[in-house]
Amino acid sequence: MDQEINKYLLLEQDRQNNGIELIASENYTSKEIREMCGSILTNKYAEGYPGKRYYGGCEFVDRIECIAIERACQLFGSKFANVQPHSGSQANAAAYRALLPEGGKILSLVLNDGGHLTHGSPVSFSSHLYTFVHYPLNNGHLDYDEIKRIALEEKPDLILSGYSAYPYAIDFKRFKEIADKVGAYFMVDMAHIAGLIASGAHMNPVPYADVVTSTTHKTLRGPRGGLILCNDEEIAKKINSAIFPYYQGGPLEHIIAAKAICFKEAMSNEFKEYINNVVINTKACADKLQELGANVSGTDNHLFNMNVLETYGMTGKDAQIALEEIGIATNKNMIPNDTLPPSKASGLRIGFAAVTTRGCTKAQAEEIAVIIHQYLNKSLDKEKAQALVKKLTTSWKQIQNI
Ligand code: DSN
Repeated sequence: MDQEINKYLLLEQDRQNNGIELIASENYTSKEIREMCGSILTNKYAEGYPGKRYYGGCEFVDRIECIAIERACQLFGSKFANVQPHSGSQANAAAYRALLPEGGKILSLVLNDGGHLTHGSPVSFSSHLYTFVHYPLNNGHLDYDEIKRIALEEKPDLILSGYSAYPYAIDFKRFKEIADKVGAYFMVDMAHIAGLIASGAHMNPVPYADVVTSTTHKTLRGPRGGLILCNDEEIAKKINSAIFPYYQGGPLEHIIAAKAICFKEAMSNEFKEYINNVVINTKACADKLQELGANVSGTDNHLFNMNVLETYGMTGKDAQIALEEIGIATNKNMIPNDTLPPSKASGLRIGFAAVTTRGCTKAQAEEIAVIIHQYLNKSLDKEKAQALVKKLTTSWKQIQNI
């Protein structure tokens, strides 16, 4: 092992084991998935798709990619799947390209309100290639009547749903009705809630959307990567061409094999139970913080937002740094109508997908709420907070044994 690199690998392992990971987009993969990510499949070039590769020797990776595709379709009930996107951003880029001409108009939620960079942020390719208009939130919630009104006014080519920091359930059927009314495509980026959808804890967008994109490493608990689903053969062909050869080169067959394992794991009863516990823990922590007087959103899923500026008089950035001192990882996040820039932000986004994988219970989720609240309102000192964090993390599974 390269000692210079291994030193940091081991330090990172300690960081992951000794911390309370509340970043809503993170999770811990199974040993089987991690080993597949590090397998000899990384040696293989396989540009193209199963049966139509630009290289010889692809007979076994073809089988692996076909199994990954079949399992993705089975898990989410779609007809077609592309398992090659290296990330959610590439998946979104390919979906836009498959559905729209350059300059096409997309109606989405802005990043500040919980959308994603690729949903039209000025610093992302998306806003340079397409024209974005946005629907606002109403008191933190989607307002379908307002979305319909804006859609009728703006006549977008595509309506986009699915978010990075939206804590409530989404009605994809209503979105589809609005899209149909204005003759727009309907696309869902389900990256954050893919695990909830796989387990039946959230409405599935696949029956309603023209294209569904995802990552596989958030609540779905798989390897870091992307996924695209659809039910229309012509769109599926365009998506395939958009991924390869347009945006990407050789697929990561080691990651695709690990995605196949992830899809199988997500079909299990154990996974259903896990997602159920994620939702219970998230709500328990949010409710406890609210009971203690914090300004938090509600939650129907794996995350919630807390207005730390209003509650503790500190920016999201400072709250994130303070919690990191005691081993709690969160991320600063804009809140709807935030008056601070994204580099500071007024909120924190808190999620329970990762710690629930390690074995966090509902009572411990409430305990975490108390630690966060007391540390941020300065009624708990650093050493005591660190000791409480240590007690919790040592009671959980070591991440290398998951
Ligand atoms: N960066 C991811 C998140 O944290 O939500 C989205 O891609």
